[in-house]
Amino acid sequence: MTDLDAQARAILRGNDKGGYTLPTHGLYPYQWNWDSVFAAWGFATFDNSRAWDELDTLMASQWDTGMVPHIIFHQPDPGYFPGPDVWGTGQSPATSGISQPPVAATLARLIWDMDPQAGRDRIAVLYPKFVAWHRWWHKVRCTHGPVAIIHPWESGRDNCPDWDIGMAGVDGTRVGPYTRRDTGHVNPDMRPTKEDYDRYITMVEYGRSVDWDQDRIVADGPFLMADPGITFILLRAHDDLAAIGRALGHDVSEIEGWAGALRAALPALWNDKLGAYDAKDLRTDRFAGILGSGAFLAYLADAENPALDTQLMRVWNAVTYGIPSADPESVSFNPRKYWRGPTWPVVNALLALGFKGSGRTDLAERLRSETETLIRQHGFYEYFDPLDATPCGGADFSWTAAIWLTWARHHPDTALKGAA
Ligand code: 9WN
Repeated sequence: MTDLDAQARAILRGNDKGGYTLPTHGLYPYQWNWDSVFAAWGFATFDNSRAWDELDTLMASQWDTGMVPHIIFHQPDPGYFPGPDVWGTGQSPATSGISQPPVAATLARLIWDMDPQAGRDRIAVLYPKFVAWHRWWHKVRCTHGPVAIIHPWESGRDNCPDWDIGMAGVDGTRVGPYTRRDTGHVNPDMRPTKEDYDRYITMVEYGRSVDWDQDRIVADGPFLMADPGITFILLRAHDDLAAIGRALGHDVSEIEGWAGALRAALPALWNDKLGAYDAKDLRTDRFAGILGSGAFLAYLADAENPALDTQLMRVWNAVTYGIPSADPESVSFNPRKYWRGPTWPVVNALLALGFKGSGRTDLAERLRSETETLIRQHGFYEYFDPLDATPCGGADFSWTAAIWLTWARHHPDTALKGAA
């Protein structure tokens, strides 16, 4: 074990609150949905049982509707805004009222692969919960074909330029007074603007005003956009969930049906003018006209094509480290501002899984090596400037540590099964 391996383990242990893992202390003091799943993948490299505990804790907060919330507020913490009172979902423990990218089935399958015997009973318990969550995505969020999100935070790629067109339709001027906490933890220049935040909170206030009635929010809420990122993540996850179900001896025809319907909806996300998959404002039926990392997640779902290959190489070759979250040649590109340009190790890991799955092992290796360089040079930061490697956001980040242990470190002889 190298020093960095030991540091990565120590970060996961240090952020472990007993059954769930914080993304990082200070900035994010609760359990976040997709962060937690990545943390589980990291734990699986040295404590398989703890990995399953993480997934159990996450799924224990599943709503009766099947939705798995994006934040679980296990213990009060004044360091984060908007906290449980602002969301007002009435859940116990308190949760937010939106979901986050469903990477759970995909990574649970990898974790199971890492110790099939120990994992069988654990995944058998989780399986029906994953099925209920996927059914929720299908019934509640896929009514327009591709996956629709009701808040940019649902995408996990909070303030990427994809959402600008939908955000412009949200009136944030009547939001009640509030105090942000994020800008007290990290450089405010790297975080979303005040205008963005006014709109984010307006959307939360709307959700609370309709008691988080998801059908009503989809029908009438202030923001509804089709997200290529979650669409591809869910499509891949449907396939992984079906594979898990088959291995456990279940009938998976319902899951196969969801996957078939979602795949059939992909052409609706293809913007010919852009030459790529694109986000779409479902209130106006207009494309965002923005190329971002969500489109490249197509590789994860076996939905790439030669035009996308060309775009990928153009965007990737315009930077030095990792795949940027937004197109470096677009006017909205900003290499250090949250999801408007920086590279995220965790997204790189998903993209590399996709490259590997489609036989592009050279691309998977290039991405791994660039991500490894970032972490070796600067440590386990939340994200990085793809032009000069400047570390950004929170330090000692759980998902970056997890990605190091599972994928980014160069350990060919101990490479994990299934990992890129
Ligand atoms: C809002 C925890 C989360 C990640 C998201 C990332 C950021 C929250 C925020 O942090 O979002 O959910 O307050 O900015 O965008 O992907 O899960 O790491």
